[in-house]
Amino acid sequence: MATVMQKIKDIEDEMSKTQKNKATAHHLGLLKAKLAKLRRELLTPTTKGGGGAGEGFDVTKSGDARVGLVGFPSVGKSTLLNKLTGTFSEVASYEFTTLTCIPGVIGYKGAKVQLLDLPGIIEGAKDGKGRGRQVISTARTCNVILIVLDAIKPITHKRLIEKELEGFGIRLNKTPPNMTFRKKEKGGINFTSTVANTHLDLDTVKAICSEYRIHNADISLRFDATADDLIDVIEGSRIYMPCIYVVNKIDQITVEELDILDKLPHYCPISAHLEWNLDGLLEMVWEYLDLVRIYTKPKGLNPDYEDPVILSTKRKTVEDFCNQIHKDMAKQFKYALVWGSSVKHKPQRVGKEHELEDEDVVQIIKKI
Ligand SMILES: Nc1nc2c(ncn2[C@@H]2O[C@H](COP(=O)(O)OP(=O)(O)OP(=O)(O)O)[C@@H](O)[C@H]2O)c(=O)[nH]1
Ligand SMILES: [Mg+2]
Repeated sequence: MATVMQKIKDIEDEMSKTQKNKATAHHLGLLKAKLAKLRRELLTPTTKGGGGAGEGFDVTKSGDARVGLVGFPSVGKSTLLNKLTGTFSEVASYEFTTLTCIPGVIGYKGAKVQLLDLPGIIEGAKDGKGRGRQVISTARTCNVILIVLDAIKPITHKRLIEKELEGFGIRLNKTPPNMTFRKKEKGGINFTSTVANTHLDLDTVKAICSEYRIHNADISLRFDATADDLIDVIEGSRIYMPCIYVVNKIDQITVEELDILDKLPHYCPISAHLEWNLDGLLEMVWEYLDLVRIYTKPKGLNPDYEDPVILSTKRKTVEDFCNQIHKDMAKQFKYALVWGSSVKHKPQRVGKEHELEDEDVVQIIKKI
């Protein structure tokens, strides 16, 4: 392990010493690819023990979605968990109070959201320091990440945490790079783009590909991609995750400072201890989770508005709805009646492929 970490450090040193310009672009690209490969090596468990690198904490998934609290020690993660879920996680003024993962549940708009309090991470977690690897591996299983920051600590902390998460293949508030990458048998590296490229040129692309022993491939870009974007696509297994920057302890800062924080995208200022803006935070979490609530309507009865079926916006067909209720439901399915914004008529008869919208009411008609 030490040797991999040493190699990572050597490459990082070399990168920081290399001036960024056209002539060095392909060399830097190559170094970035080497770095990505080494980081992956760190994450993959080796046969030689190492305590199961890349394994997260063993917490059972429960509820409709999972949200993780990530941050440096003593920023107030446990305080926030306690206030939002009523679960007890020890709070103290010293660092590293929480040493394992503590789950709690938030009931919101009829959904059950699991909130995970994770131990504080330290810089260098991605390279195997502290429990960071376990923390970030667990973070990868979440639907939304809350990066908790301390309002009175330097804002550079934000960038440090982001770097740790990025080192583990987590991409925050980003969409997958819009490019196609197809390996071939022969024909060399073919690089085309529909937009002007300010970061990548053929030399850089070739250097990165050769690091992965790819000598024949068609690569076409539909946006101004960077070397990192290309590496992400080649490496695969990146996780694109919505993230909220929760700035805690705003009771310690001035109104002027708060005004600035309030305007930043993806930011949510709070005071966990004084319970300031926790409703605002919950609302934002709900928005970032991107869930839809579907109410069931048994035949001849009123819809059940208390206990909605929760679906993700990415999987919200009538079939997804059936699968959520019962594994045999889709087999017995004849058609569904839907009331709500996804249909024109009230009710409208639809098939399994129909996409539902938030707060639709659904009645399933089974085959007899
Ligand atoms: N002023 C102020 N202090 C807070 C607030 N929230 C938490 N604290 C204090 O910050 C300290 C650390 O809080 P914790 O909740 O234990 O922090 P943590 O992030 O869980 O820390 P670790 O488990 O060590 O990673 C405690 O002394 C809390 O009382 C807040 O909104 N304002
Ligand atoms: Mg804690």
